Amino acid sequence: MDQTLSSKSRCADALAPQVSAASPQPGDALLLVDMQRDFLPGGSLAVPQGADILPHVKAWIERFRRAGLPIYASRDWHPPHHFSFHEQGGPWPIHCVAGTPGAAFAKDLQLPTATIVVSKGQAQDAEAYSAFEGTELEQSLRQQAVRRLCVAGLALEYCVLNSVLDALQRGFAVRLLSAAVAALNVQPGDAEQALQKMRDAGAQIDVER
Ligand code: VGL
Ligand code: ZN
Repeated sequence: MDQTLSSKSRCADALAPQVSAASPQPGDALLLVDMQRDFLPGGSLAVPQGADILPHVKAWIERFRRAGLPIYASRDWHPPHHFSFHEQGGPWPIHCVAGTPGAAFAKDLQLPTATIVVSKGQAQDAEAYSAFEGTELEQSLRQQAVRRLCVAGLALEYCVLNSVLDALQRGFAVRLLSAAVAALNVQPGDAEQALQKMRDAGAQIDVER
């Protein structure tokens, strides 16, 4: 028998952490990383489980929209012969060439019109896995008084990982929306390693997967 807690405080204790963890708070922004057709099944650099996260991503968009909190969507936006492509001796198939159908956001994501789009990877000879690299994301977050980024999207161990580490380094808190991310897993274990790096750097990782 637990004599120390009234049923009322026990109930509050049980509910409070869940509620505060689940719902977006003032100072939060949603960052959707590279939710583009080329990274989804049928695309040129498809994340195998990419389609599984779509309902979760949509639910988060709706929560942030209803709360009136900022939503950012980054996109990989490469020139036609970007140095990361196989044809140029790079590690990746041709993907997310600016203005092509594969670079478009996933169908029926239903991004609110107020979504702030962040294009990256536009320089011919530089990689930009992080949504902060060569963009005005940090400046925009500060303008909007954002303190914590809630991060979803693709791919977990490349653009999500690098965006999360950059956000932490710049002093933002980060919550990884685990059910709304998926990994390319070029090597088995890449996803777990990425999660560990984010945890070590101070990111909060949602327990649901
Ligand atoms: C990405 C590989 C190449 C990503 C972008 O969005 O994670 N991965 N370019
Ligand atoms: Zn790329």
